[in-house]
Amino acid sequence: MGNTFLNLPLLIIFHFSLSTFSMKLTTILTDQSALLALKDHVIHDAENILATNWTVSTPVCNWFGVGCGSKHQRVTALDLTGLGLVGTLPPHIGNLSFLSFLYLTNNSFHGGLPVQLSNLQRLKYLSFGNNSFSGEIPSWLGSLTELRSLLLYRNNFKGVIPFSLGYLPKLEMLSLYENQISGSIPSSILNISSLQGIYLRNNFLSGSIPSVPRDLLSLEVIDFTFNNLTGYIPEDMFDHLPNLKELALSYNLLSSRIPASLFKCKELQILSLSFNQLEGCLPVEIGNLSMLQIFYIGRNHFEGEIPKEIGNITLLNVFHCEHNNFTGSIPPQVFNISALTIISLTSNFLSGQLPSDMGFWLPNLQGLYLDINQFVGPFPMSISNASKLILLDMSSNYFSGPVPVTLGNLRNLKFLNMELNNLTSLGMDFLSSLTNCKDLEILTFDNNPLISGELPSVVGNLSSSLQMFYGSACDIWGSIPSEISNLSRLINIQIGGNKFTGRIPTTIGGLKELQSDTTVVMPSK
Ligand SMILES: *[C@@H]1O[C@H](CO)[C@@H](O)[C@H](O)[C@H]1NC(C)=O
Ligand SMILES: *[C@@H]1O[C@H](CO)[C@@H](O)[C@H](O)[C@H]1NC(C)=O
Ligand SMILES: *[C@@H]1O[C@H](CO)[C@@H](O)[C@H](O)[C@H]1NC(C)=O
Ligand SMILES: *[C@@H]1O[C@H](CO)[C@@H](O)[C@H](O)[C@H]1NC(C)=O
Ligand SMILES: *[C@@H]1O[C@H](CO)[C@@H](O)[C@H](O)[C@H]1NC(C)=O
Ligand SMILES: *[C@@H]1O[C@H](CO)[C@@H](O)[C@H](O)[C@H]1NC(C)=O
Ligand SMILES: *[C@@H]1O[C@H](CO)[C@@H](O)[C@H](O)[C@H]1NC(C)=O
Ligand SMILES: *[C@@H]1O[C@H](CO)[C@@H](O)[C@H](O)[C@H]1NC(C)=O
Ligand SMILES: *[C@@H]1O[C@H](CO)[C@@H](O)[C@H](O)[C@H]1NC(C)=O
Ligand SMILES: *[C@@H]1O[C@H](CO)[C@@H](O)[C@H](O)[C@H]1NC(C)=O
Ligand SMILES: *[C@@H]1O[C@H](CO)[C@@H](O)[C@H](O)[C@H]1NC(C)=O
Ligand SMILES: *[C@H]1O[C@@H](CO)[C@H](O)[C@@H](O)[C@@H]1NC(C)=O
Repeated sequence: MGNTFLNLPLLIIFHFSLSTFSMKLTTILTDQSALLALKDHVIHDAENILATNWTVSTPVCNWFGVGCGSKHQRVTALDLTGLGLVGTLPPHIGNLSFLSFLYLTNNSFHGGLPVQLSNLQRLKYLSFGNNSFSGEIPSWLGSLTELRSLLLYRNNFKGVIPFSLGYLPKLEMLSLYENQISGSIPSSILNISSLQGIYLRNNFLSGSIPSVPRDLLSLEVIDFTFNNLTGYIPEDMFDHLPNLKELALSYNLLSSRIPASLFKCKELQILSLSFNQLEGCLPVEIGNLSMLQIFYIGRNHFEGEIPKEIGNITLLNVFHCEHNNFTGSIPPQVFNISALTIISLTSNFLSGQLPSDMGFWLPNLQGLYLDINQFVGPFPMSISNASKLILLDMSSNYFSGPVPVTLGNLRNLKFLNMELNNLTSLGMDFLSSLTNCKDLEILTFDNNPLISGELPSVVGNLSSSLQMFYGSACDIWGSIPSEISNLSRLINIQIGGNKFTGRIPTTIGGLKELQSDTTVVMPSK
């Protein structure tokens, strides 16, 4: 009797652990059968991983890509990224009830998302990015309230962004880019206080950008590039985004001007607004964006002067404001931003002279586009101090004075366009300087009526990579030197409208046989 009494608690403990053991057994078996169902639905297993590794003779928790919780030994993570898997998702995946991490990125899964996935209430990280999933983005995703990351980019999802995604209170990353999503951006999305990045580029979104009703202190990236968004950028949008680092709205149909609140985003590093219909002036407050590195505002309707405060952005690396209506001269402060690699001012109404010291403090500059403006005066020799320059386009302006004979110091130069100006060069001495540019591929100086002299024989010492040589409508005379045939890669030469005499060399460079894409404009006698 004493024995029976003593053994009772033991019995209870034994009974209890037996029942938890059997519960554990069935549930890990549930996980196993869910994964085997997934294996069954994979019709192509490029690396044979599932075929060889996911076998019932080894415990599920040792299977490739499977992670289990150490306490309860249930499947908590499934990562099959980049295995070349082709197939569909079976509803059984919804039985992996402890799953918190599900990554199927970089495979070729297709079909829709089974509704049973809504049972995965512990899911925190979900990526189906870069597959071929189709159908609508299901609204039940809004019930997975533990989600931190929802990555559905690069698939074939259609339809609208469900409003319910705004009910994900812990969401940090929402990435739906490169799908075929239409409709407008639901107002609920920019209301998730934990949001860090929202990536919707390359879809068919329309309507206007919703307002931001509260502070989103974590939001760093907004990328809505390449959609059909219309209307104004909400005036107070940036009152609530003090930590924004990247704003990408290029290639939409946005109108109006840049809201003043944007200049409160002191952390902004990338600002991309090109290819819209924005108008107005660029305010002096642009200088407040002291962290800005990449700045695209090309192809809008901006007007007025480029403010000198831009010189305060000392980290600025890429500055594109082509195809606008900017007027006035370039503030000299621009040429003091030594981080700059690209300055593109093509096709504006900029005027005035360039500062003579413009090239002294641009050690990183690779591309300078000043073409199709109204610049006057000489082209500064100091440009040759910008020694990393690869592309220089000064065409279609009113530059006068000598072609800088120091251009040959730009050893990396590949593209030099000086056409349609009023540059001078007696004796064409700039050509001998340019023989130092061993990578030069394109050289155009046509339509400069004051470039005069005989075409020197050093023309044959120009870069062996030279493909285009345009020198028409200048004031060149004499005979065409036979050395021109050294230019063996030349596919396009235009030297008409000069005063050449004598015979045309029988071969010019690579023009031994004329290709259909070859243009030769020779002097007419
Ligand atoms: C399955 O893959 C895992 C992880 O790479 C490995 O540790 C295990 O040995 C493999 N098992 C079998 C049976 O191949
Ligand atoms: C997917 O593949 C691309 C290209 O190989 C790679 O750059 C990327 O890191 C992969 N994504 C993931 C999540 O591994
Ligand atoms: C997408 O995944 C495929 C493998 O399925 C990979 O080859 C490709 O590089 C990936 N693309 C990107 C942009 O990550
Ligand atoms: C934003 O969130 C607040 C609080 O969660 C809620 O009351 C409000 O309705 C939400 N607004 C939108 C547009 O979803
Ligand atoms: C924008 O709308 C036009 C006209 O409806 C359409 O042709 C174009 O494909 C759309 N572009 C995007 C990126 O949605
Ligand atoms: C821009 O900076 C100036 C000087 O630091 C400051 O007075 C001004 O309030 C700032 N403007 C904005 C919009 O943050
Ligand atoms: C630009 O910097 C100068 C000093 O270099 C400073 O006086 C001025 O307030 C700054 N302007 C802006 C708009 O930040
Ligand atoms: C520049 O202004 C003119 C005259 O207002 C206008 O016709 C033209 O479309 C504008 N160009 C750009 C690129 O905004
Ligand atoms: C550019 O920097 C140089 C050297 O620091 C300085 O002498 C010059 O005044 C600066 N120019 C402008 C316009 O700020
Ligand atoms: C510009 O280049 C010339 C010739 O290479 C050199 O003598 C001069 O010191 C350079 N000037 C500056 C400001 O770097
Ligand atoms: C070119 O220079 C000549 C002589 O100085 C001047 O008459 C002519 O107007 C100039 N043309 C242009 C387009 O600047
Ligand atoms: C869970 O998944 C469903 C499909 O959604 C199956 O029908 C069930 O049999 C499965 N349950 C278990 C215990 O494996």
